[in-house]
Amino acid sequence: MENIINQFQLKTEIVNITPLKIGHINDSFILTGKNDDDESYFLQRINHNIFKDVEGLQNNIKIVTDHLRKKYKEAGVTDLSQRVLQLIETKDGKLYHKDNEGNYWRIYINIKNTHSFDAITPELAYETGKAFGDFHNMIADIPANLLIDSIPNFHNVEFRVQQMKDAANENVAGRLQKTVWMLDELLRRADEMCLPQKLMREGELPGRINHCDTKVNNILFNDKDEPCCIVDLDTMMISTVLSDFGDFMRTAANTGAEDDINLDNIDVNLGIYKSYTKGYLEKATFLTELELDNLALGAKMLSYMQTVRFYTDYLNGDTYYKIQHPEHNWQRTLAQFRLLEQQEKKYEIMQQIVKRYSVISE
Ligand code: GN1
Ligand code: MG
Repeated sequence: MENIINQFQLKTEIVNITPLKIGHINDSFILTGKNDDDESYFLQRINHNIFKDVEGLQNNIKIVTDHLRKKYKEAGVTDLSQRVLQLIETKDGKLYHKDNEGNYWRIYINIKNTHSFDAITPELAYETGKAFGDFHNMIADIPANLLIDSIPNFHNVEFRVQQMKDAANENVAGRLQKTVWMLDELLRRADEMCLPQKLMREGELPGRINHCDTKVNNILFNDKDEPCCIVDLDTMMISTVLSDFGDFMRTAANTGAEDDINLDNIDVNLGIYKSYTKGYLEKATFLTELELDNLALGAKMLSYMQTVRFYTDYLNGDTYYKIQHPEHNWQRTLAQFRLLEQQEKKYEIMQQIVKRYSVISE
């Protein structure tokens, strides 16, 4: 590990390396020096089985973070180091280091005095909605052709359904038979859930740069509990606005956990849903009528897609997500599916809430 850290241009002599238990994909560590006020760092081993073009991925992050810094500067914001992630280059000027075993590493400056939440209050959801609305405004003018798709078809529901069908046909882990009811439930909903993808393909729903992983814990709050920085920029790419709206609701407006073992804990938290929608729509005033009409569907769609993805990984024998026990992907599948069912029950209210706070830009 020391050899890896030595490749980067760090200001601090590192004395502690602490592994973090976050994320399902990459491995993360905090690097600290002797003194509390030393600059500290966030080291990640990038999962290159999933992010196959690490160079392209890192370039994306550089483009997005440089763009955000420029925008904030123009707006007169001074605490830039709290607002935008800063990559550290290697001593030979690269945005990542590839070690002798073929692992890829990157380092960000650690943003101190911040924290994230797995569960938030309606007040914080309102502020977070505004923060994501601002974020979407700020990234809207990044020339989309500069970014690569760090994971092709990442939020393409049609593609995800096809992957599930393939996994079911191959049934490599022999798990289909006992779970086939789930496959039926998911296939039954496929047409409705693939509709936005079709609308984008046909040019009806605009493709916009999205974060594509707007989990509630991907936003950092400062010590006054104000949202300050959106992190985990691995999947910034073109999608429909449903992606980011929906993924936030999937994670924040759920009374249970993503993998809750007790399905009765899981329901839609309408207070959070409402506050976030209000905040987001106050800022994201660029949305078209069709996007607004489909926003509530986005919440269902992201729960659906996550159910499909967890289930596909379960059928494939757990090759994608990190798991803590052999049935973890099945537990996640059940929990996400329950959330989807609850969203289906509350769908009308969810649509009404979007309507209530909508400002149509066309
Ligand atoms: C993965 O690694 P993490 O937790 O940031 C996944 C997301 C899923 C999420 C489910 C690259 O994100 O798409 O929504 O797990 N990231 C990738 O919690 O697949
Ligand atoms: Mg992520």
